Amino acid sequence: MRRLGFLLLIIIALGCSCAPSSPTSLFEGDDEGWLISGNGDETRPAYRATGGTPNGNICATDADPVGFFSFVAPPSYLGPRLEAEGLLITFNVRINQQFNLQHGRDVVISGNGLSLSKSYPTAPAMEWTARRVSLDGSSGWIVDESGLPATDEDVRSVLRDLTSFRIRGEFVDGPKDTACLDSVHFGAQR
Ligand SMILES: [Ca+2]
Ligand SMILES: [Ca+2]
Repeated sequence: MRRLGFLLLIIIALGCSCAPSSPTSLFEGDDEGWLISGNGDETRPAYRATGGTPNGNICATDADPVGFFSFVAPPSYLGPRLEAEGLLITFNVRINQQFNLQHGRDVVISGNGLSLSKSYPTAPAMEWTARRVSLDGSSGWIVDESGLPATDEDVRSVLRDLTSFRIRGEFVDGPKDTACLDSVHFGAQR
């Protein structure tokens, strides 16, 4: 009987290792290695232990008049991610101002020489705004290199070796606007 239990444990353990885990950032403790791009010398997000969805979240404040800044996912998101094909990227974002808004290129994924961007029709709100996009050729991804809608094969090509995953954080054409990010899932179930 004890041997049967041991066997069951092995089977359960093997089963768990077969299912690839999808990268997730809940920021319950620290910034989990996320960085900021496009914000001058400010390359690290500010960690906030409260106020997220729930609790910990990361924020950045515009410190560079040129361009707009993005949250940059850590290496734990990168590499072969084909298991996420057809599944969802989900995250929550909020900003602290609602004037001079710009939007677009909200999510950018790159790999195998392609960059795909997803744009939402409006900027995030001052309340937490839930975003989601499916990793397939029918969800509005645009190929940066051609300006054309991405196909299933384009998405698959990027997921074969993901080299970059960024989420736009700056939407206000003006200084010192702040954005916060929480609850990121790459490959969430529909
Ligand atoms: Ca959180
Ligand atoms: Ca700004």
